[in-house]
Amino acid sequence: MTSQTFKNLTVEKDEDGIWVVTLNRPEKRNALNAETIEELIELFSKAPRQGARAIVLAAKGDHFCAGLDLVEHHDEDRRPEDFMHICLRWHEAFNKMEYGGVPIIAALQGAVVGGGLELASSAHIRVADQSTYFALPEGQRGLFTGGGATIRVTDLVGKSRMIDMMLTGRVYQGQEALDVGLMQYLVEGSSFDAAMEIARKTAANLPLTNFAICSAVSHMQNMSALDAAYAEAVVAGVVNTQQAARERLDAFAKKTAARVRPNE
Ligand code: 1HE
Repeated sequence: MTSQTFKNLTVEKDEDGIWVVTLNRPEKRNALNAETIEELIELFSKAPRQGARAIVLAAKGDHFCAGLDLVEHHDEDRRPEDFMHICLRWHEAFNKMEYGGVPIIAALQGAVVGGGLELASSAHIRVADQSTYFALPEGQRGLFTGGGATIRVTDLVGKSRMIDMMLTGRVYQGQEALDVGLMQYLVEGSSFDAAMEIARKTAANLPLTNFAICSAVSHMQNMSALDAAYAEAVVAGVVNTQQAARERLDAFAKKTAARVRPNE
């Protein structure tokens, strides 16, 4: 186990390539200041080339993330172009996550709001516990989402729900949040433990396969159906003929590989 400490994040890496990245500013409810975004960019730019097989994105304290650091934003009194550049850095960080090719599993608790939801929606899998709640309070603050919510949260919940969340500040939690697609897992116990289990499961896949899953699907969403079908064929050409897959195919052919069965 090795660890790396940024000012606002901690990173722990085990020998299996499972990384735990923890937002570490609980006294400010893990609000995202400009410095944290730079740290996320640095971390997620390098992770795919540093042997990360799966990453759990967690947060210290009772709340996952309170979104944009509103106090910093207030104190900086930014000009439009300053905040545009801030948003572009958020996009840089979140695109590195979504398109980086390493599975990212977000372990959520408490508030996942505003930019915190934008961060969580850049992960590939979201796991919530019973305390988790989601909202976009920007509307009530006189603001607008700037970290990709119009794209990623809309993808998750659909346009009408997204607009409702933005207009009314509606809070989703529990089964309802699961039903509308804000997360894929709702657990009784610790979202962190469940996320670790999922991370280990995904890390058992071949890295090239995970790379394709955690980058190609997102890229293909941005393409026409015709181009996406072409890109899918090219990606499958590379992934499905990788040498490392031979062993798994061999095992299937020899009937030693696990079969796909319904849940008990
Ligand atoms: C913060 C922030 C923040 C807390 N920026 N400092 N996001 C929001 O509108 C959410 C705003 N935050 C909250 O509603 C609440 O803080 C929570 C529900 C998340 C947590 O409540 P609670 O009672 O546990 O904490 P608190 O007493 O409100 O805050 C504790 C400290 O965290 C306090 O600092 P302190 O120095 O006075 O102790 C708060 O100021 C600080 N804090 N949230 C800065 N967000 C790219 S565009 C994205 C647009 C957005 O994300 S808009 C932000 C939406």
